[in-house]
Amino acid sequence: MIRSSAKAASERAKRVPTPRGTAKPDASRHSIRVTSRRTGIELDTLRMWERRYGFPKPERSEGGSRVYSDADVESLKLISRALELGHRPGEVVGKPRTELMKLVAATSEGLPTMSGPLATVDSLVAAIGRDDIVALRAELRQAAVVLGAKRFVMDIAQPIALRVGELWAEGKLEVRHEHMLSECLSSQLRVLMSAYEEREGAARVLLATLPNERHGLGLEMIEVYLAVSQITPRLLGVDTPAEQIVKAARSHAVHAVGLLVTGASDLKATAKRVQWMLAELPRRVPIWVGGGAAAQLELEDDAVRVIATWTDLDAAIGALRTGGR
Ligand code: B12
Repeated sequence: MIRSSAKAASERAKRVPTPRGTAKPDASRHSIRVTSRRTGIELDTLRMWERRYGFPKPERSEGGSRVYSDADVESLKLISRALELGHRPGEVVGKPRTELMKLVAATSEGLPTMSGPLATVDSLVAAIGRDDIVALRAELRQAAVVLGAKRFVMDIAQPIALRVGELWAEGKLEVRHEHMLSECLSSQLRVLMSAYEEREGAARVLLATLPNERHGLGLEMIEVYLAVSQITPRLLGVDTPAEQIVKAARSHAVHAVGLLVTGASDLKATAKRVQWMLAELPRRVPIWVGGGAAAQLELEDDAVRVIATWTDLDAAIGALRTGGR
């Protein structure tokens, strides 16, 4: 097909350069794959909505690929949540973000209607820096309602924990800020967990940390993520002796054991304990290791699975469902 030159020129003008060579990739522009992964909306659905509703209307890279903005991704997350709550695509695709937020908050049964812009990692950091615990709690609650449990964990809880960790390491926030965030996040995650009931027949995963590892917040995030993914989490908690974890794994007849390991752990001692657990656990019970230092343990055993990303966790969950490792 030959395009008219005016049309071709206007399309070229809309195209944005694709970062190449030494140019830094632009974190606020996303490919269709990334957009689909972040919003849970299938690639074909994104293309179909573009044709049918004129939204989202991504720019094009030099190579002609779709390039979505942060605003597109945020709106799509809200649309995805609205669909989960029972709205039809025709009612929600293409609606302004403020309207989508109101709609989602209003349809989330039993929860108070929220107003104001959706919390972001920046707005949460600002509330933490002001020691404004009231705003922090309110923003976390609103984000949980609007985004739903899984997106809350992926888009808010983990990123804000990591950011606050960085700001603390740079001396821009203090220990009390980190503690305040940990407590508020933990409370919000408890509320989200209370909505889940045990599923009969679902695979069970035991979650714990080994001695001297006190980072339990990550375990609570994983607990919610597993529950949403229809896996039954059994949260044992932090600072647990290896021998107790093994006993619990047997007594709860779990299908996997999940350990969280950060750089605050003694990695040599941890690697030894994991080796010991591998020998003691019933056969075919894999150990999933997540947390910032998981990869540094260098455990070469096919029963050990390092989980560094949400995609890794999805793959581990998938393997559990199909009876593999
Ligand atoms: C909150 C926090 C605390 C809180 C913990 C409260 C709580 N209830 O958990 C408190 C204040 C207690 C604390 C204490 C300390 N902390 Co601290 N803490 C953090 C912080 C900010 C967030 C951790 C978190 O919740 N992450 C959320 C998880 C979900 O994120 P993630 O690891 O990216 O998760 C991905 C995967 O790893 C995977 N995953 C994660 N966990 C799990 C678990 C399982 C089972 C599976 C399957 C997958 C999985 O899922 C995600 C998928 O994308 C981190 C910063 C950071 N970068 O992590 C520092 C951090 C871990 N802490 C650090 C330090 C130094 C300490 C202290 C030593 C400080 C001190 N001087 O006292 C103590 C150590 C305490 C101890 N003995 O354990 C350092 C570790 C440095 C290092 N060498 O790596 C960090 C990295 C901060 C920093 N920037 O320096 N901390």
